[in-house]
Amino acid sequence: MNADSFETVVVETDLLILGGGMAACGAAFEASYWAKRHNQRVTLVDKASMERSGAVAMGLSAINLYLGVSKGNNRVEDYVSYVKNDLMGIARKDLVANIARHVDSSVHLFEKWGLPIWKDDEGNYVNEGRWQIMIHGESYKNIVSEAAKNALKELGENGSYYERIFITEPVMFGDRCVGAVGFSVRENKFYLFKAKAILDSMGGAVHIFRPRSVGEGLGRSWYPPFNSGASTYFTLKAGAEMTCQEVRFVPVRFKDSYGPVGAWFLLFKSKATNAKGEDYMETRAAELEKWAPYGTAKPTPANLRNYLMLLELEEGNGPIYMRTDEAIKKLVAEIPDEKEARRKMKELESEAWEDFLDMTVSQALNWASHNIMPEETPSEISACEPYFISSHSGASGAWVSGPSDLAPGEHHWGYDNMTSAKGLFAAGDASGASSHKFSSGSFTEGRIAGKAAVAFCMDHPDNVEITDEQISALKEMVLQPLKTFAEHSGYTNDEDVNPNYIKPKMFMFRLQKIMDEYAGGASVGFKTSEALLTKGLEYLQFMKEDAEKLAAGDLNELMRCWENVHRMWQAESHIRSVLFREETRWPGYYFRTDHPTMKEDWEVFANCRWDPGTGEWEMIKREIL
Ligand code: SFD
Ligand code: AMP
Repeated sequence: MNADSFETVVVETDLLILGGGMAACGAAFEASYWAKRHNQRVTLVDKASMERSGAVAMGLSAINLYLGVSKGNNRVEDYVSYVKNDLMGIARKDLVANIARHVDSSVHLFEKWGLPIWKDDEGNYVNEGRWQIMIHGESYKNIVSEAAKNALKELGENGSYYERIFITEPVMFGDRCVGAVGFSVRENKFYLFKAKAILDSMGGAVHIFRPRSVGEGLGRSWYPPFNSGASTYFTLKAGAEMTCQEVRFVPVRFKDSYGPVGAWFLLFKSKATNAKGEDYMETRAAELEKWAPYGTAKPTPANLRNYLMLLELEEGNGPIYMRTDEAIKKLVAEIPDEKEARRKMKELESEAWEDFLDMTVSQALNWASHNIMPEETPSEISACEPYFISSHSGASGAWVSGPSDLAPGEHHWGYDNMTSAKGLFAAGDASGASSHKFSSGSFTEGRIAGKAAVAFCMDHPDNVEITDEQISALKEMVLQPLKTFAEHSGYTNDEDVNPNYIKPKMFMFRLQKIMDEYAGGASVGFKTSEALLTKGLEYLQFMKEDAEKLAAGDLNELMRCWENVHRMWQAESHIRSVLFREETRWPGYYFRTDHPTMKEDWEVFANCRWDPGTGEWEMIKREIL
């Protein structure tokens, strides 16, 4: 493939939304409303097709953030303390509250657009847990993306969306972000998007750590394989400050097919036990006191639930089972009438299967192929490999400005959700320290950021000149892997093995090995130390040098090359932040064997910034206000 044959397409807009997931859809919907009133242009760019892109691609079975404030169910401050507790004290209260106070209206919009939400006999939403409501959500993403596209279409020629364009790099003018570059994954086209404000909402990252699914299972993971660290890379390269890069998420899931556990724990009130049938949340309750005050609060933080399970495995008490059979039997036993009990049994069976069919179809296939009937057979659960998803129970992302009425002092510097790089905003998995926003909260945060970004566009109407030299240099850099391949591939019989280059798949395997073995991956029980991290960082520097030799035989491989460069930067910011925080705060996510306890003086945000001028990293402690 000839890199010189690529056409350069320049798109000029006012607000550029990067990504087409939940946050991006929220941003497109809200920004279009304001853009229409103020004659601004809005453009959205997704690497995939918005109908099925991002984490909600397969659908979801629940909306995990809904307060139900109008029914008097919950208060915003209760949600804030729940989130802060779950993250062991590390959360931006202003950001969490801003999302929580607006999220209900987003959920009501989803329902208006056609999302079926479970209702009880009185017409109320059916809660899974205190904050979670049940949905028939197989088509959740189709419904939400259709609304976002319709909103953009309402803008006429001022609204547009581009699909199957992979964004690689920010375009900077001094300290201001003024655009992004990328390429089509279907045609030989290089894209430059020029904008006044840019919203980074390209999701989180997976396949940075070696996955448990290898060999024939390669590519299967809990987190969608197509989100590969673009958000973090983009904000880092723009010189923006990042936060909580050490806070990875290790979900517990049904083993090997990654089916969700929330409905089992919360809706069906199931227990998880070791192989002997012991409920480790009860038998190991004393362990939680070591992690007080968070460990002793209710509900027990997600990472500590993991940790107690990991202790069981360390002592050889696995496999760990979700006792689906006992849970269903108990729910049915509560019903005295026999006929009604039989009906209830059928209903529970159907709900159990739907939970997987709505969002993780492969888990239903796994059950079927292993002759598992949830009402009769318990199922294995296991801790996944680590992911970066700040919208769930992780926290890594850009450090963003909070709302003027809630953000204390230095947490507010102008526009809601603007990063420390001028004109660059972040939402969803791209923004940090505001965990537990989930699908509804990410959409809501996108709305907040989209509205603020339109205001930024209106306050900064000046046009920034991007020179032809700058465009050529960016194009050359983005397409270099194609050139490298074309130049050297004739040297060997097998084009995947060549002394002059490295293919992206091998590059990814190398990265995953380093992260798994040195940064506390699944195969070492999530344990690491200063010595291991330092060694891992040294190996990552070699990888950075080798990244210049990445080679791509076609457009798909070009995308794979850049996905892995993005992953490498996410990996580096993670290792540096885990190294910086000299304590163990989330033992079920990672454990620092050289600093095995939680320390009071580390009850702070661990932030970092890569300086585009010097190429140096700066580590910053920021107070929790
Ligand atoms: O329970 C580029 N989540 C759940 N949330 C819920 O509310 N209920 C559930 O039931 C949930 N479950 C769940 C969840 C997540 C996952 C992975 C699973 C199960 C398996 C969380 C939400 O899904 C999550 O909070 C939001 O989706 C986050 O929104 P956002 O917008 O931050 O990320 P996205 O939706 O994944 O979208 C990312 C977009 O970026 C695009 N993209 N575009 C251009 N160039 C690039 N280089 C790009 N890289 C990525 C993607 O294509 C996508 O459009 S439960 O089991 O936990
Ligand atoms: P999951 O399926 O694990 O993603 O969980 C969905 C929702 O339920 C999230 O809001 C979780 O925080 C919550 N959750 C899952 N398991 C538990 C549990 N054992 N106790 C409290 N909350 C839980």
